[in-house]
Amino acid sequence: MRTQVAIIGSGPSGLLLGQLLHRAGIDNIILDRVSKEHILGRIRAGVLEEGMAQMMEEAGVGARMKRENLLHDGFDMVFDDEVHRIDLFNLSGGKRVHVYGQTELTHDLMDAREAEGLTTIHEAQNVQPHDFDGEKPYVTYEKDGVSQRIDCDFIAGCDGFHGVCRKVLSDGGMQTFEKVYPFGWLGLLADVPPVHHELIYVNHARGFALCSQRSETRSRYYVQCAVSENVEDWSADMFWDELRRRLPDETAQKVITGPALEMSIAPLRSVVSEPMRFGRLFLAGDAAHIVPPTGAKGLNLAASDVHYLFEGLREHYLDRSDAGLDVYSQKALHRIWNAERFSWWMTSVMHRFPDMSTFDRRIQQAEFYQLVHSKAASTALAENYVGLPY
Ligand code: FAS
Ligand code: PHB
Repeated sequence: MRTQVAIIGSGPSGLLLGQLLHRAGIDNIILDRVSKEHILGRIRAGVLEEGMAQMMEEAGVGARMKRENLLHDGFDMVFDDEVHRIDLFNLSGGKRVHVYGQTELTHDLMDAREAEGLTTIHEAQNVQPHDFDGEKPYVTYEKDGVSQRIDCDFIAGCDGFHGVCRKVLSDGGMQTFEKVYPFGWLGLLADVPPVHHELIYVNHARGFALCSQRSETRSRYYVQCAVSENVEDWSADMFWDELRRRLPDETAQKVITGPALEMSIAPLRSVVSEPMRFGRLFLAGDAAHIVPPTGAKGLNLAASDVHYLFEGLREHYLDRSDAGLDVYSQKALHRIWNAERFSWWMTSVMHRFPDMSTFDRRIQQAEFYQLVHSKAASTALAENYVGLPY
């Protein structure tokens, strides 16, 4: 087989890139090691920046999102039961965020790809990128026990944090910067109305909690948990009790509980791998970076990576220029590090660290005081939360 761009990974990064390339007349094939159903079974991000929403429109797959998404102008932060609303819309000069689940976004991208008859090879085993430091890269894989090869001009490594591209590059000059947090997030998805019309981020003595949502009838909640926790040890009732312990009484009494559609524990880490280009292999999304979900940046960073990479590939094929590809890594990393800073900061302010001192706790309280009383501090938060410019 031959294609212009071989994309490894059928998550949001790979699918969005594939759709944009196709609409620009650039041929591409996507490979993933798991089934479509497996990918759609993952419950992940819920908050989209305006930039991601615009990318979905640009890719021609924004119709359902525009119909079904919830537009949020702000969110609440709770410290020691004191509630403070961050007025995103007015602090950011009129920007807001879109609440629309990653699962739905991935579904929309997959549906569009299938409707266009584009090639996605699921359950491809032992996918390997080859000769990307030369002019003729290719990808090999096994499907139904048969070895296959795809010759291409470029390879896009959109295969996430545990993907093969990171592994192949880890001893080839890639530099990785990492911070692991001493806690995780236990998440629960349920078909119950959200407790509030906007998100609520909580710093409580028992730990962080987040009240999020997917629609007016489906809610997503998280509580900070120890890294040693096993999701099998948690029932939905135990989760609801712990969540309500961490909310202000008035809010806790309004929580509508129900059976869990899904429960899972996500570890929290900050990771950046540099550079994001190795010859004709380009990394995008979680394959190159991970952020703690506190700032809702993970999926949104994948969008800006794809934006820069797509522009570079389009220039290569349509304008015969490699200027965009030559600055891809530098451009993407600039925005990535700013989002890493924001996600680290928001995680540091909102979580209870096992080893935190009384000094650390006072600093957290001072951070919250700044957000409540300084327009400059809350404006900086708002500008980062709605998304820095591409
Ligand atoms: P993905 O990991 O989504 O997709 C990579 C794809 O590559 C997968 O389908 C995988 O099967 C495939 N792949 C991997 N190795 C391969 C190989 N060797 N060969 C072929 N295919 C291979 N972000 C938020 O903003 N908010 C959140 O609340 C949030 N929660 C998260 C919870 C968890 C458990 C995780 C892991 C991430 C979470 N994220 C969250 C971040 C998440 O949304 C990512 O940013 C987003 O999935 C990035 O998309 P991709 O870069 O496409 O990577
Ligand atoms: C979610 O809805 O999954 C979500 C929302 C905001 C975050 C993290 C996760 O900061």
